Amino acid sequence: MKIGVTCYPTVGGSGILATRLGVEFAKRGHEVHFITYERPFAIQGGDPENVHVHLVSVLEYPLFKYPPYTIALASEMFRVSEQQDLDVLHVHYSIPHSTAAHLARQMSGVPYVVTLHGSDVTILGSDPSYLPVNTHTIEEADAVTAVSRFMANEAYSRLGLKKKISVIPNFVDADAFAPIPCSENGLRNARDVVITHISNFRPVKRVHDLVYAMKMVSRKAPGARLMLVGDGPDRISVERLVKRLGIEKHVMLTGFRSDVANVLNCSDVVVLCSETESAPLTLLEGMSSGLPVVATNVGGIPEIVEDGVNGFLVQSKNPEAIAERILDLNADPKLGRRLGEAARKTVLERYTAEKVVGQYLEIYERVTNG
Ligand code: GMT
Repeated sequence: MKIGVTCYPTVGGSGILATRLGVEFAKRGHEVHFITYERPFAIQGGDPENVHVHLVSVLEYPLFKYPPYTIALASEMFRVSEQQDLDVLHVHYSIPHSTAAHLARQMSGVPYVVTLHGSDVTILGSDPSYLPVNTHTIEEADAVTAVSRFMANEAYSRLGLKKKISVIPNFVDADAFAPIPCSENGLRNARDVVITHISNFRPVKRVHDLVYAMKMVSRKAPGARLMLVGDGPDRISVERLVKRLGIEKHVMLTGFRSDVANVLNCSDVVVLCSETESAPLTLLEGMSSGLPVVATNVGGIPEIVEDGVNGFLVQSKNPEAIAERILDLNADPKLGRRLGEAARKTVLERYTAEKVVGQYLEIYERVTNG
């Protein structure tokens, strides 16, 4: 099959997921054409076999306060559809991709599939500035998928969608993220628990809550370490809070790391304290690495984490609750190992490429034959 894929190439989990998915299709012999404004981050090193990248160019003009990216994208989708004889276009994150795909289908006849990921529904998609067109072009798609049941329900209630939405979960490379002994001496020798948080430091991630929790943890577990991996709008204020609370020696802000699997192998627990989240990849990566997770009971998280079985769910905006669970794990390493083993099992049963990729291919088969 010849598949066109559009996503945000360099920011956010939706782009990472879309790129991983494209690479998995290519491994299975399909031809994949990414249509994006930059080379997707996960294939910076070059095109794997069967993968091609088509960059969208947007002509600037003094008259334009807002360059019309959607037209440029639709034009490139149309061009690639015709030149490569695509069977299907798959767009990740509906704004503005479903609108561009709708235009491209009108011109080329190529069906399109939309995957809903997060704020394209919960924040932006329901804003009046986007709602009518975004909802219309999702409703008109040949198939719609969402990365969690939560996301599908949000689309029905916030966008008023009527169309059937297939829930297909996100996935992780369970070989790349596997339980392997730590190779970083500094961390391996930590006397207490090593906690890792990975995010884009957007306000929705509420990283400050974790810093407050860490202050409480450090009082009872003076050898505990928190690794804050990633970067984004809240990074500077998080760094200031760490200093204000006087916990610099407990918290390391690492910035972006290309060796996330290695960081996880040197950790004891992954923490995510977002106020909403549809299907976070960082939890899947931690769980796949055999780690217990402490995560807020919001959005699609309870579809992945079962409290007390493969991790802990805590109330959002509650640093005390986060600290309490981290301290439980610190006090009882056996508990951490039991939850971590169950977490790995959850991933192997439900969130690997083998379990997920075929579900998308079935949808492509359906829309191309129908
Ligand atoms: O919707 C967003 O805020 C951004 C989006 C992205 O592109 O990273 O994140 C969403 O999609 C990811 C991939 O499916 C999910 O892992 C994230 O949970 C989801 N973010 C939110 O729901 C806040």
